[in-house]
Amino acid sequence: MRYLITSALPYINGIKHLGNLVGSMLPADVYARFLRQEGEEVLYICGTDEHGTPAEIAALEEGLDVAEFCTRQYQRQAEVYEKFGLSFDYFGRTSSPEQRELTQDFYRSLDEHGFIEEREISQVYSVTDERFLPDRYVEGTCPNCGYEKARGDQCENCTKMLNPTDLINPRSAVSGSTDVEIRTSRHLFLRLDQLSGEVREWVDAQTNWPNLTKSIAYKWLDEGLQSRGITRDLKWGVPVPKAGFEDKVFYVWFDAPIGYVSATKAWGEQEGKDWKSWWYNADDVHYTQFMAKDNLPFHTIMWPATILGTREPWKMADYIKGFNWLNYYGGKFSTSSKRGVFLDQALEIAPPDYWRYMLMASAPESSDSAFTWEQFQTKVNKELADNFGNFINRILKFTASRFGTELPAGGEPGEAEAELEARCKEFVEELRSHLKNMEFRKATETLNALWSAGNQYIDVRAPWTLFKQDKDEAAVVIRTCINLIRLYSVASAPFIPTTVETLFDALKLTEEERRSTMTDATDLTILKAGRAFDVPPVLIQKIDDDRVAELKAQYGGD
Ligand code: B3M
Ligand code: ZN
Repeated sequence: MRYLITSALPYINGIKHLGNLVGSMLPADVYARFLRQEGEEVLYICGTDEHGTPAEIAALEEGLDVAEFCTRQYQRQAEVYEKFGLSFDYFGRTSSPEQRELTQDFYRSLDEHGFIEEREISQVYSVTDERFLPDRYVEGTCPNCGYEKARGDQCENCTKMLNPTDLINPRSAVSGSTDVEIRTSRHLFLRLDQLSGEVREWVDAQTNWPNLTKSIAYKWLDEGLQSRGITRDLKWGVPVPKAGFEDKVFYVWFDAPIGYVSATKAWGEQEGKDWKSWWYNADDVHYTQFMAKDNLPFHTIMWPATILGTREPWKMADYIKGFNWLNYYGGKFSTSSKRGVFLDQALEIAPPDYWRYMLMASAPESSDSAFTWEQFQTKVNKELADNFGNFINRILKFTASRFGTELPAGGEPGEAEAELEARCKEFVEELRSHLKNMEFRKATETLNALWSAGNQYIDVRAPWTLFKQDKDEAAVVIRTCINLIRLYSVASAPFIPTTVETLFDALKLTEEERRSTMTDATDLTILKAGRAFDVPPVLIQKIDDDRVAELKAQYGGD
C-alpha cells in the first residue's frame, strides 16, 4: 500500500486561523509524518483554493488584479504553513494550468455520460457593480423579523433561510448600490439526482468511517439530492468549454476538489514522477482526506458524484477524517469578523511546536472543543515544559556537569530499567495504534504518559543522589535516561518536529538514527557509553500568568 493524504484546500482570501489549522492541515501533517517514519510511502498534497466571488471581491478591495492578489496570498499562506512545519509533498494552486485542463476534462466526461443539463435561472444582478451577485452578497431587510442587514441566503438575526428575492429593499453587499434587478442566465447543472443511488451505495460500503462523516453524508442523501449548478457568471475561474458559455466559469466548489488531482499532477511534473498512478486505477493506494465538518457534504456527496459520473476509475477516498469546530471563547473562530487567533499572529506569540502540540491535544474530534488561553498555558507548561522539556534539559545538564558530555560508562541495567523499557513499549504500541486510527487527542494523551514515565523513573532512581553513593549505578540511570530522550524525540517527532530536530542535533544522531521507528527506539540501550552529546538550550519556555492576561486582553477572551 501507498498512502495518499490530502487536507481541505484553504481558501485564498487571507491567512487562516487556528480553527482552520486544527481541522485539516495539522492532523494530516501529523499523520503523514507518522506514516513516513514507519517507512511507508506517503504523498501529502494540499494547495490553495483560489476561485470564486470572495477572491474577486477581496482583490477588488485591495485594488489588485485578482490573479495578482491570489499570487500574493498564495505566497503568504505557503510561507506560514512552512513555518508551522507542514510537510506537504506539494502545495499547489487551483489557478494552475493543470487545474484548468483537468476540470474541463471532468466536465466533458460528465457531459458525455448525460450527467449535465442546461437550465435558465434567475439571479440578482447589480447594475452598478456590473456583476451577478451570489446569494450571500445580496443584503436587505428580513421579511420575517425586520432585521435590516439580512443576507440573501439567511437572516443571521432570526436564522431563517432566505432567497435573495425574499429580501425587502435588496442591495448589493459589494457596493451598497440598490440598483439591482433580477436577470436570467443559462447555467449548467450536475445531475446529482441521477447519481444519488450510486453515491449512497458507495457511502454504504464505507463501514469504517467515523460517525461524524457518515451521519453528514446520510443527512444529505436522505433529504434527497437535486441537480446542482456548476457554472457561474464570473470572470475568475476555469472557463466552461461550451459554446454560449464563453463568459462563464465553473463554480468554485466544482473545481476545488479537482485541485487535489491537479496539484498531484503539478507535483509529478515538477519532480519527474508518475502522478497518475496515485489517482487513476490506483488500487494499491490508500487515500485519506482531512477536513472540518462544513466541508464534509462536498467530499462525501458532490465530489464522489462528480467522480462516479465520469465513469472513469479515479481514486475515491478510503477514509474521511472530519473535525468538529474549535471554538474561541464560546463563539466560532471567524475570518470575516476577525475573531480568534490567526496563524501569523500565533507565530508571534509562541513557537510553532507549542501550537501543534496544544492543538492536537485539544482537537475537536468527538465534539466541538474550546480554545482558551488558560488551556494553551496548561498544555504548554504542564505537559510540554514539565513532562517533556524539563526532563531532557535537567538530565543532559546534570550529566554534562558530573560526567562530561559523553554517555558515562559503568554498571549494568537492572530490574528498574527492564520495567521502564516494558512500559515504554506498551506506550509506544498504544501511540502507534492511536496514530494509525487518527485519534489525535488520545495520541497526545499517550505521548504525555510516555513523557511521564521518565519523570517517574528518576523520582525512584534519583541519579543526583546515586551519583554520590554509586557512580556506576548513576551511570546506568543516565544512559537509560539519554536513550529515553532519544525515544521521546522519535515518538514526538510527528507532533513537534522542529523541537525534535534540535534534540536530534543535541544527541548527535546520524541520519539513519534519525529515521528510526518508534518501535526500534524503545530499546533503551542503543546509545552506548562514550557517545557524545550537546546540552541543548531550554527546549520549552513556560508561559506565565501575566502573559496569559496580556493575551486575553489583546485578543479578547472571557
Ligand atoms: N476551500 C474550504 C473553505 O474555504 C474550501 C475547501 C476546499 S477542499 C476541496 O472553507
Ligand atoms: Zn430575520
